[in-house]
Amino acid sequence: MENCIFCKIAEKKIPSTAVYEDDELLAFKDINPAAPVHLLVIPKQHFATLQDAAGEPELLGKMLALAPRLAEEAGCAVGYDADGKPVRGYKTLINSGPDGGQEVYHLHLHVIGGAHPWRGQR
Ligand code: DGP
Repeated sequence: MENCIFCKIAEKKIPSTAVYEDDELLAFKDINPAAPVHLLVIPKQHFATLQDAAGEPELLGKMLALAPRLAEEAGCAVGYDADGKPVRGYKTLINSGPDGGQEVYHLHLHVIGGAHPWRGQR
């Protein structure tokens, strides 16, 4: 897709700090991190919003399933202390459309962890 910044990142026309890549997906560090860990998972194929990818449940599943693996590698995966209480963790987020706060119109999943300023918030 012409003039799409994330298509250009997927095509390596714009540099990014990639942390994962396969035939369908790319994950890279957000340029403006909201927390110590802030990654974006994108499909290489262009979908402007989640709405446009509604017919792609397998692809969406792969994007979401990548988050725990990325979190593990980034050191913010959910674990359990000696009492079985959950520790660490991360937020997964897809902003969709103007009312959803979406700024870049190429579907992306945020994986945000390593801090918890939003704890207790939605
Ligand atoms: P959203 O509001 O969900 O559309 O978030 C877009 C995110 O994309 C935002 O956190 C900043 C990030 N971003 C925008 N442009 C670039 C870029 O050129 N490179 C990288 N790595 N991240 C970008």
